[in-house]
Amino acid sequence: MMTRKLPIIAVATAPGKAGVGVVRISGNNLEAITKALFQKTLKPRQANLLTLRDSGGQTIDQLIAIYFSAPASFTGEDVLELQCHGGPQLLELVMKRCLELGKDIGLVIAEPGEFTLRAYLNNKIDLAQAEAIADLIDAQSEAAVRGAARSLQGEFSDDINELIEEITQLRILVESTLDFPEEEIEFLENAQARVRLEAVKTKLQSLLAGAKQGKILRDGIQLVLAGAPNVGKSSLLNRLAGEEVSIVTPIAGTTRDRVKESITIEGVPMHLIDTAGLRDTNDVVESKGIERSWDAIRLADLVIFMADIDSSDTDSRLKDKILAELPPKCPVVHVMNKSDLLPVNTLLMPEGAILISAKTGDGIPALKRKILEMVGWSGPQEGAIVARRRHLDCLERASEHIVKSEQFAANGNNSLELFAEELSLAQNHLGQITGKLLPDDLLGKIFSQFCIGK
Ligand SMILES: Nc1nc2c(ncn2[C@@H]2O[C@H](COP(=O)(O)OP(=O)(O)OP(=O)(O)O)[C@@H](O)[C@H]2O)c(=O)[nH]1
Ligand SMILES: [Mg+2]
Repeated sequence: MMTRKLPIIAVATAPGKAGVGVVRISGNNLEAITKALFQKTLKPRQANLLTLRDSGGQTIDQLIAIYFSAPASFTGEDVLELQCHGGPQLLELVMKRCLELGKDIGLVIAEPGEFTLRAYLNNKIDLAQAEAIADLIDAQSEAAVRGAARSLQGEFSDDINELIEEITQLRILVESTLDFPEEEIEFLENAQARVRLEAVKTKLQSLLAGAKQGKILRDGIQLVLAGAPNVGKSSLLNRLAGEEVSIVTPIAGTTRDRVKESITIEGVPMHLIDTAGLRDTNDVVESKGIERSWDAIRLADLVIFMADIDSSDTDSRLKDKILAELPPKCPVVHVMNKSDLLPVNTLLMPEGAILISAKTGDGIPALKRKILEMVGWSGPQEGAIVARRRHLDCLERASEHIVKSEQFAANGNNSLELFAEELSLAQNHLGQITGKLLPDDLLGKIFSQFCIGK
């Protein structure tokens, strides 16, 4: 996939019926196939109302064709875009006709993400921007759309490139000092290396904080509702979802399977997972369900531990058991349910616990605020971007190398070489975000997650 130069074709619009369906072809020199399809060449960047016919001369569709000449196109190659009527069978026929006439030039069906990959390989966009295209299409909230659009415009990449440039300047200074040791320049003092390094560090920290928010915007939070049977987990799921998603009964052990529902809280996607109540049981089905509850807990981003107001010692033992299974850094919100049943002395509640009634909705706004606080969401922000795990990893690694470089800088001129080496490693990790210095297999992996036609 990575290196093939053949022209490619795909339906760029979603499967199913629609007003319009777009077929896109990209390749080097598409004039011949355009001529074969429409018996004429098209002026670039003009909408042409044309008739497409099959080999027997019968009309397939009347469509709008637009021709983009390389390099002024999305992929950087010649692109022919056909805006047809949006019927699945019709689009099949259009594809078939194009493939028939494109046989001579080796026209093949595109792999997932191949158009965007070409745009990337032809330097129309960098890797972070390419990822932003997929994230824009997958965005689950308005804030995620805006964040992805910003990344696509290059705002995230610009910040990364600025940081790389600042590190480059530092490296030039260090390395020139290394080249002329006889001058015995007090490098660190003269070049203000420490001040500059501090600035790099601060900037990196703020990028990392922004990327953490961006990852929440993109992927949302896996929020698991866990606790003993009958405490009201399913009732809370239904309350948060605003509909009866999960079965609620007074019988302990109602929920057997994981029930999932996605909602947004202040624009943050939350994937709620209701689980089977945790208890010892001889029921085969229920114990399978409970196993699944534990699996969900082990993969959670946040766990809501539910108890009801007259909770007992069993609850605190259960909570300890859950705490022992959580992934690292996974926060827990302790919720006391059924506040409508009897007056509660909130002073006697476990510290930090939130009192709610899933039945009446009391305390739900406070719970939502607590959830956002616990996942570290700092509210809608000017200039927020969306980010991926990959970006966070790169930023974290870069950050580690900057911290190490700082230690070497503190040693003065004796460890200048090591200092320079750490700077260069930090730079490599940052470069991977925008795609410079990225291993080929990783590139393939990233683009293969795109849909067909992108
Ligand atoms: N009064 C009152 N009853 C509630 C409240 N929340 C849930 N209940 C009741 O408690 C019972 C159990 O509720 P569920 O939501 O099924 O509890 P669960 O934790 O999902 O139970 P399992 O699925 O068996 O683990 C039902 O009869 C609910 O109507 C509440 O806030 N107040
Ligand atoms: Mg339930």
